[in-house]
Amino acid sequence: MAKMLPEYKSSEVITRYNGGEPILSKKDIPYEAECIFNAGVTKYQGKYVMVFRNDYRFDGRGAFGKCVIGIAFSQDGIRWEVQDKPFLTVEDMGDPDVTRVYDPRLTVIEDRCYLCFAVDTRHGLRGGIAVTEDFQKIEVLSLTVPDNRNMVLFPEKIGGRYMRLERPFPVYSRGGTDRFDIWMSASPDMKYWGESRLLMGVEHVPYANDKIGPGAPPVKTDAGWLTLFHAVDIDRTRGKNGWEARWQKRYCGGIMLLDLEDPSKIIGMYQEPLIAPETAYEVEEGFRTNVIFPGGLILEEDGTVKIYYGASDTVECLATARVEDLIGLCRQGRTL
Ligand code: BMA
Repeated sequence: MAKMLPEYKSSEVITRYNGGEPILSKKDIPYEAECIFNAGVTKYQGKYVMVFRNDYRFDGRGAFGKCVIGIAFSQDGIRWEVQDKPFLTVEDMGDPDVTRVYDPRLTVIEDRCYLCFAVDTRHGLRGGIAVTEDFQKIEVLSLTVPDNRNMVLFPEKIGGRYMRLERPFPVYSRGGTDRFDIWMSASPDMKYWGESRLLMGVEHVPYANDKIGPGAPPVKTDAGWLTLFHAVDIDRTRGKNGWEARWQKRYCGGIMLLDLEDPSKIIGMYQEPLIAPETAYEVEEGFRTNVIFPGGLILEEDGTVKIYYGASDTVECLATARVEDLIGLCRQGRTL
């Protein structure tokens, strides 16, 4: 009999905005939309910008026929004005091999806004990096070889190199099942990536037994680079859930602190989930269930942070915390 896994609770330092009510969902979208989630958020030219995933045309069994990346702007990071057209679609990629674009992340570097996103192709999953200055024109700079995704960029060069966190899928070499870890690579120009190394293995996260992956692009603090990741456990006793025939995973949001000069060094990682699925949206009402998928972390001038996360692949939510508290949690799990 499979082992029952414990219930997890979010850390007390986290406050769900509006009790966990979504800040963006399908009712806010002026075009065909169903599931609005896994957004990337940043501040650019005086406004908050959000790019979000929109899955629609559910086939009634377990998959969506369409997926686009939408875009919205906000003055306060809470109320959003959604643009009347999607920001990035499969057709925009101009490559017949591409079947889906999704899970976008945003990072501003040297006054330009970079987008990392996942690209499904007929020959595997690729991680894309693109740049824009006006959210109209977008230039794709690089696409990884399969299988890689969940990429996030650091907001500045470190040691003269652009840096990213990423999550390859080494299936054959990790036992033929999910055992996926967080890696990092460096680049002189955003196009050519190398110097790849392991940042954190799934076995280092006490509340994951399946896989981990980068979540929100790292934020610079005096104490180090603060970054959110997702961590997944599987419990075979979990049965039918949500709209799916079978969903046995749980996704939690975790937090860690990386060394400013050498971000391949983890200063500390909070040993428990920072955000665990708890509200109805997160636990039971979505297309999936038990999913917290963080994609945006914004540090405000008053020392608070905004954490944006997708809830159960259906809606987008917001939580807040104090940056000092997050750093404190990471230091409790100090490794350096
Ligand atoms: C992952 C990705 C995410 C999604 C998560 C939970 O593999 O597909 O986009 O949020 O699963 O379903």
